Amino acid sequence: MGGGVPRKEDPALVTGRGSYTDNMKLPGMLHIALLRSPFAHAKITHIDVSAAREQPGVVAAFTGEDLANEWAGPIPCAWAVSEDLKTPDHWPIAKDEVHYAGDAVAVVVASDRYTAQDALEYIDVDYEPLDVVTDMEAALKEDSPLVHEDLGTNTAFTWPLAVGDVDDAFSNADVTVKQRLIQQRLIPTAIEPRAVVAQPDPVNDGVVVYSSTQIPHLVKAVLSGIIGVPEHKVRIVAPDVGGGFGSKLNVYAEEALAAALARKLSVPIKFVEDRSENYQATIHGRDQIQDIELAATSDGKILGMKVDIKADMGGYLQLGTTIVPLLGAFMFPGVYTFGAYSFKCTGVFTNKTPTDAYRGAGRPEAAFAIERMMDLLALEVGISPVEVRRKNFYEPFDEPTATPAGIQYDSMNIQPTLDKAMELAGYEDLLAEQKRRRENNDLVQLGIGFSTYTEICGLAPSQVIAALGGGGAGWEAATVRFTSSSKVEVVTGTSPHGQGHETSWSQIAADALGVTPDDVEVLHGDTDSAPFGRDTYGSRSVAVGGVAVHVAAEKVIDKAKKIAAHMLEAAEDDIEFEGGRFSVVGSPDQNVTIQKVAGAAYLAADLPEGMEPGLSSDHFFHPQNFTFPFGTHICVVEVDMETGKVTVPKYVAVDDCGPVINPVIVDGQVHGGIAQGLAQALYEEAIYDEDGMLATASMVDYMIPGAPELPNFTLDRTVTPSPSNPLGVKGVGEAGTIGAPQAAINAVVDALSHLGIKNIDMPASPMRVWETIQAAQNRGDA
Ligand code: MCN
Repeated sequence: MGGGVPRKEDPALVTGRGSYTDNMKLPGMLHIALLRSPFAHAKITHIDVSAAREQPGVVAAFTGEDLANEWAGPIPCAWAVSEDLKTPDHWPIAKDEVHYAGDAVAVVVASDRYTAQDALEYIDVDYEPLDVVTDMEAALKEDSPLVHEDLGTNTAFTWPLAVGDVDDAFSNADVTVKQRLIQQRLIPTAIEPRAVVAQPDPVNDGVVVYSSTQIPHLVKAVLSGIIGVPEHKVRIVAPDVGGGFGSKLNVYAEEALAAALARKLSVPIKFVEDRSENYQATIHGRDQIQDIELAATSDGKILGMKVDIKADMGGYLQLGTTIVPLLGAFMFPGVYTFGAYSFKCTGVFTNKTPTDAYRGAGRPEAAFAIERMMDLLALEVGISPVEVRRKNFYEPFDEPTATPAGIQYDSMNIQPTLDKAMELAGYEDLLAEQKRRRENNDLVQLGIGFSTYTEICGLAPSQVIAALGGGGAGWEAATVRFTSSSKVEVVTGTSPHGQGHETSWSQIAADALGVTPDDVEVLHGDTDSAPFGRDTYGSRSVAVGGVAVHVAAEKVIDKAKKIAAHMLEAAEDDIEFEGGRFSVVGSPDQNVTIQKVAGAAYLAADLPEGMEPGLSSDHFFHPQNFTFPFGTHICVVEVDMETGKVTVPKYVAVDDCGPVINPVIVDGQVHGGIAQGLAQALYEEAIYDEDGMLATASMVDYMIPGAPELPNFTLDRTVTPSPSNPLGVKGVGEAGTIGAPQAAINAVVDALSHLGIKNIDMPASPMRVWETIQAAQNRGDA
């Protein structure tokens, strides 16, 4: 552990030998395509699929009504976050009303994808358009059109939290700062869109579903409830998965359709979404209006914080739609300690694609808010962004410590990350260069933005999940076993979709067992070979799943030690284990390798009395707290004052995710994360028109940054172990995305601050920056 072992999975993936769901070709397989509503809100007054059924190559076509009896239950939301939660009916195909543009109204089954897609043209649908609401604040007004008439309201839920005396903090404050911040809607864009192949299993009266999913185990349980097939007759396989970023942490209509139709028609069924469908009908992320207030002393010490957010649910609730904004509820105070905090979230239905987890899921929103507010507070009290942060940081701690939001951070030492980042960025030189450009009134101004962040990951203690209304648990399972030929198999309940678990888990097992990572095979992503798991999201895999592997390996060693003692004819207490070898304390020549012990365990000819053969252990690791990685990101931007174009010449990130299993993987995770954070800050935004049409429904309209837009990232780390698990590890898969957006926006605002500009919404596109500069100049601030 700690070594930069090259990723085992890469040779196959980068030479076209990966095995993705869409690569699957099964005998007799048919393909489905879905007709999607062109209206954001409408009644289906008439629908006729008979002409589509007549097309050559078409095998069947169904409406929502035709399939109504196939479902044992609706597509569920797993988080009943409040008693007042309103849950709209959500079926795989809409029956009489559509609630967002992209809602499916019919499905065609045909010999190939193109035939199925073409036949959609022959479906006759009459819609009666209904009033549409896309804006959250409009949706909350008394006279707003209702997204779901039967719910009688567009408020999905309200969720308050209050710790300490917030009113007192605000009445005793020397200064208060208040700002509305907008978290624009984002569209997760995994390289591989969603794909599913369902194969009927007539022998067991079940179904095998191959899906490009992050969560095979959750899909198994949830799908069983939708299609009415007992869980033990449902097998889910996640083959290689080309990215997910949270968007594949869901159970989708298309998975249910493929499974139900495969059973109904007794043939394998494949669905692969195209990119436009991906943009319209896979979940979206973020979309919050945040009203934030800080109360502080005149020298910049925070006394209290008020957070009031509105979170857009879209037209339905998906698996985790309701919990995403609440994952942020506990994180708005960030790396600062103060006395009073209040939070309120209102979940709002609108006629848009449902939202759900997108890399960071609730925590980028929180980190952005507090870090923007810290810069505004610095401005208000006339101190530097660095000083205001230092003033409010926690002292270092390595035991759970209470936070303003009433939870316990596991361990933190934030100051050194800031010091290191400032040194790497060359802060003093940057300040001098900024001054020079301002004095010269340069065309290109320089901005320096800070983000000192923490986040909550390693989901999750099951008690917390239950308290938040979650329908699951937060353990993770692993099996570690020697084979009879003394190689090692690790079975894990997490399934990677780009995070390199095969490599990291091999390192964890190899380290514990004293073998090499090449001796270890990691089995994952198939509910038959890995029956227990809670899957991959919330940067939980290493801190829960990796730890499960470690503990299972320790159990293997415990058993092997007994056998070794027997083989070496010594007392178990006199045996020590190091580097894959058991030896007698004080007589190092009396030793035996763990491989030899494994051989003896399976040969079973001479085992200690009463011991069962074999060398294999299971472990369910059940964390008692989350892990809280933290760090400092510094973003340097150049802003062209004539065009508003922002470029990022330098980006420094010093993250702390505890001891690192694989530094190459961690760097890769941070790189990808920062890229997505900068994408939110500067480029990406899902835009709907007032009729609820997604105007950014293709990659032509939705700006995803690539290598030309991104700088080389300068990365470093500090190491503060977590007391939440025996490896001390904290997650890192979302850290970059959580740390980055506010560093970039703080930098853009800093570059323009001499014009009196205090805030700019994301994305800071050239147009938005240019307009902001123009407005400031017209106001005469400049
Ligand atoms: N790691 C490590 N040492 C640490 C922490 C992590 O070596 N102290 C390694 C782990 O061993 C693992 C990787 O870093 O190989 C990520 O671990 P972890 O932080 O536990 O995150 P998860 O594996 O649970 O991944 C989930 C996280 C999330 S929530 C999203 S969204 C995300 C992400 O990871 N989506 C990704 N990273 C992604 N990377 C790719 N390529 N594609 C996605 O869709």
